[in-house]
This record gives sequence, C-alpha cells and structure tokens, in this order.
Amino acid sequence: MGSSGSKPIPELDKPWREFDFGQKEALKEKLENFSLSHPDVKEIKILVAGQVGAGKSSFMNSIDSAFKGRISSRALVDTTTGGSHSFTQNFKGFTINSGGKSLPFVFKDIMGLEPEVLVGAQTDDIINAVFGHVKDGYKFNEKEALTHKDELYTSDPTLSDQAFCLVYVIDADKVQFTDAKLIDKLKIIRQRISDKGIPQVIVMTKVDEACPLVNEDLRKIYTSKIIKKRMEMCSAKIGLPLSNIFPVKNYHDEINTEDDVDVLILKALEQIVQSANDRLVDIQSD
Ligand SMILES: Nc1nc2c(ncn2[C@@H]2O[C@H](COP(=O)(O)OP(=O)(O)OP(=O)(O)O)[C@@H](O)[C@H]2O)c(=O)[nH]1
Ligand SMILES: [Mg+2]
Repeated sequence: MGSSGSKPIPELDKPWREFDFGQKEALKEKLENFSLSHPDVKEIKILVAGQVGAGKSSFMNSIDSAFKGRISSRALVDTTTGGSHSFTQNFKGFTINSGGKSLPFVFKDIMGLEPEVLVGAQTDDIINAVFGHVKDGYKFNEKEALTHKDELYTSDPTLSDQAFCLVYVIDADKVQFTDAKLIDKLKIIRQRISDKGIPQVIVMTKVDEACPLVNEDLRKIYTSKIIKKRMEMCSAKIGLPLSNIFPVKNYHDEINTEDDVDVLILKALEQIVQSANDRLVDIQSD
C-alpha cells in the first residue's frame, strides 16, 4: 500500500462481490410474483430493528419508492439530526403494493434500540415481537417490556403472527462506534431467536455518508475499501456472515428515484424475503 506520505487509494481494482446493476426490472418482477411456500401463511412478517436513527423507517420508504417509481414517505422519518430517542414508537405493519396488488410481506418497524436503556425492556419486547406476541398498536416503552397480562399481548400466536426474518438496520457511518452495550443486546436477541431458526439479515445504510467514493458513484459500492471494511465490522460485531449483509443507500433528500439506488434496495429485499420463505419451508417439513 501507499509509500510514505501518499494516501492509500480507497478503491479495489475489482469488485469483491459480484453485483449486476442492471437487474432492477428482473428483481422487481420476481418480487411482484413471489408466492409463499406455506398454505396457512398469506403474508410473511419481517421485523426491522436497529439503533435510533439508523434508517429503519427510511429503508421501508425506500422499498416503497423503488416499487412506486417515485419517492414515498409513508413511514415517518425523523428529520431533526442527532435525536437520541426513537422517532418510531408504535408497532404497526407496513405493506408494499406493486403492479396493482399488495405483496405478500409485511414489515414491522420496531422502535430504535438505545444502548443506555435497561437491557431487559427492549430486548424482551423485540424477542416477543419476533415470536408473535406483540399486537399492532403497542407503543414500545423503554422502561417496561410488554407482559402476558397486557391487552396487546398475544399468548397463543398463529404462524402468521410470527416473524420469519429479523432485519438489523445498521448505519455504515456509525458501525465503528457501536456501543458495547448495544452489541450485548443484539447478542441476547440473536441467541434467543437463532435457537428457533429465524433468519437474520443486516441492511447497512448510509453508505453515501460512510464513503465519499460511493457518495459520488453508488456503483463503486463493492470496490470501496471503506464499505468492505464497514461490512466486515458489522459481521464481526453482530456475528453474522458477510453473505447476510447488504449495503444500501436509502432515499433521504432526493426528489426522484434512481435505478442504482433501487437495485441495491431490491436486492436486500429479495434476500430478506427469500430467507423468510426458506424458514417457512422448514416449518412445513418439521
Ligand atoms: N445520507 C443518508 N441519510 C439517511 C439514509 N438512511 C436514513 N437517512 C437519514 O437518517 C435519519 C434517520 O432515519 P430514520 O429512517 O428516521 O431512522 P430510524 O431508524 O427509523 O429512526 P427511529 O425511528 O428514530 O428509531 C433521517 O434524517 C434520514 O433521512 C441513507 O442511506 N443515507
Ligand atoms: Mg423510524
């Protein structure tokens, strides 16, 4: 690498992950025609968790935008910078429509995790939500977890109430500073849900903020050394393989959609939906 004084070139000669930026329409079509592999499940529930401000709501809006072909802002995004409390607090579903129909997956945005907050409350709520015990309308509360006595607690969840994939949204620009307490929380969640075979995917957001090269040209995402490093950090910290990590740029200040943004978002979605469906296949054959 660079000789004395010269800056190292932050770009690899060849992309380290093969990625076809021309596959947007194919991905869209595949996702529009996706059918679930279990007769009792009409839509698969996907939970989205992550630190406050990581871009969870923006990721769902970006998926919606990619299908609509215009910028959508259905999930409310906090536009004030530096907020330490989660902007999204109510548990409710977010479905995607495309080609005149509603796609068979529903996203549930969980309130952002805060490292300082009591370990119990938020981790328990997330684990309960994964297992289908949390009803829509529940307001996540940082001090107390939902208990079986609560009206919004489902004691006997059906298959459709359960989540088939947990998505961790991680900010590429902050991953190196991730608080050890937050990592511990994620580890607890991982242990509890991995036992039940629930797939997990990391969506690494804000690649535009993490790497100037990628900010200029999103197609450099897999030749950027910074992005590769941040993905490796995500993998090491959360304990998921690199193959489960998808870097994306969410729509945040754009007024038009762009194919390069869409294709990365749709690829992450394809992986999420496919792993959730694999889980359904496993359940069926259990
Ligand atoms: N540059 C850039 N900004 C982003 C990206 N994703 C999200 N943002 C911005 O980051 C801020 C937080 O995004 P949200 O989507 O509200 O984050 P959240 O995870 O839902 O946060 P809470 O609901 O508060 O837990 C907003 O100002 C977004 O516009 C991205 O990929 N790139
Ligand atoms: Mg949010």
